[in-house]
Amino acid sequence: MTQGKHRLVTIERHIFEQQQRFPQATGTFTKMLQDMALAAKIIANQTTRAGLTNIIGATDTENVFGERQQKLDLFADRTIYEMNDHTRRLAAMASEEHEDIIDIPPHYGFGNYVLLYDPLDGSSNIDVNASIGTIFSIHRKYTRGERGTMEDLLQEGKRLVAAGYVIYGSSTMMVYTTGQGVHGFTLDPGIGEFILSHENIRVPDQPKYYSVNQGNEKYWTPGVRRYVKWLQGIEGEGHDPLGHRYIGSMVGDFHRNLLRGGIFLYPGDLQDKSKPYGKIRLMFEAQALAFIMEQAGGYASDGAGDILDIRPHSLHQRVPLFLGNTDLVRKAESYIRDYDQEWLVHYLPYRRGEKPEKVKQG
Ligand code: FBP
Repeated sequence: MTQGKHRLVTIERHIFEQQQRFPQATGTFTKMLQDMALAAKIIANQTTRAGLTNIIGATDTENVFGERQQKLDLFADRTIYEMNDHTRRLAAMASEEHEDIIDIPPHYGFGNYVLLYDPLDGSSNIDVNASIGTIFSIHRKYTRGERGTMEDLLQEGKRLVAAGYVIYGSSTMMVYTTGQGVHGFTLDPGIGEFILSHENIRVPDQPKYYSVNQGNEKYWTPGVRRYVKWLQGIEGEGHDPLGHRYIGSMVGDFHRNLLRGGIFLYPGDLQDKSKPYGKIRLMFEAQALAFIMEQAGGYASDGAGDILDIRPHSLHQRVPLFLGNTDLVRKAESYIRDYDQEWLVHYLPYRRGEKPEKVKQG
């Protein structure tokens, strides 16, 4: 059978072909990413019909941060858990919706990896039909014993073995990396399969957009304020302004900027000096997207340094985030170095784990 001009490459086939490069590969990896692809299909089936079924709107329950949980949040959380709890591929899991480690039921048996996931990012956008997403990352278990531990979860981003996200937008796409480039697959609802549509994604050298909640400008530190003026071509050498785009769903903003070039930023501020760390979660959001952006030729920082070098101190740790074209993120770091020493004085002890986050304060 000769190779046709247009090969239909499913996500299963692509991962399998990638694994062929590693003779010692056992296929476990392939299956773990297949598990996430199946979970994504089940969640996509609900998101695309969200307006018709009784799945939109809030439940009357709150998560550990006192945030009202959306029905779709819980559905997605449960779906990812159920696709992964019995496979003997994982030793533990952690979800943004749960305060603590999620154990694998011992009767299923344990594997050599741990999975971290944000079941539904941008959940405030569900009811208004804007893009939402799922974010996941996988670390190799390194502690002794069968059961995965908090140490296995709290590893630096540079030790990740895989990361990905699913965007539920005009089409459903799954984008992943195992450290061998970034690849995107579009779900063909007709056949229920993710098909390779974006191979070897590289962030374009010429950035087009910046994404930030401009409504928070009042609270920005002097360096961040000047930096955004620089992005707008007002401050500094007066280059052409970048376009401003902000969906309010990080996966949606990240995906656009990955394909078109640009930067997503959610800075920390001194509005409340005991919380200088912004909103984004290191373990469930920033690490995975930083790993993908780095694989696509970009960079991610918390303003003080590489997100992938941060040694995590708690599961729900938050980080300021600057994520996109390397030169744009490095510029942010230089503005913060030059104008935000007061903010760094408050943030660095937290980054080092000296001031653990009081979870219940939200
Ligand atoms: P959740 O983890 O609660 O979904 O919050 C993350 C998020 O929704 C991101 O997707 C998005 O970029 C950001 O919060 C929007 O926050 P804000 O409304 O403060 O701009």
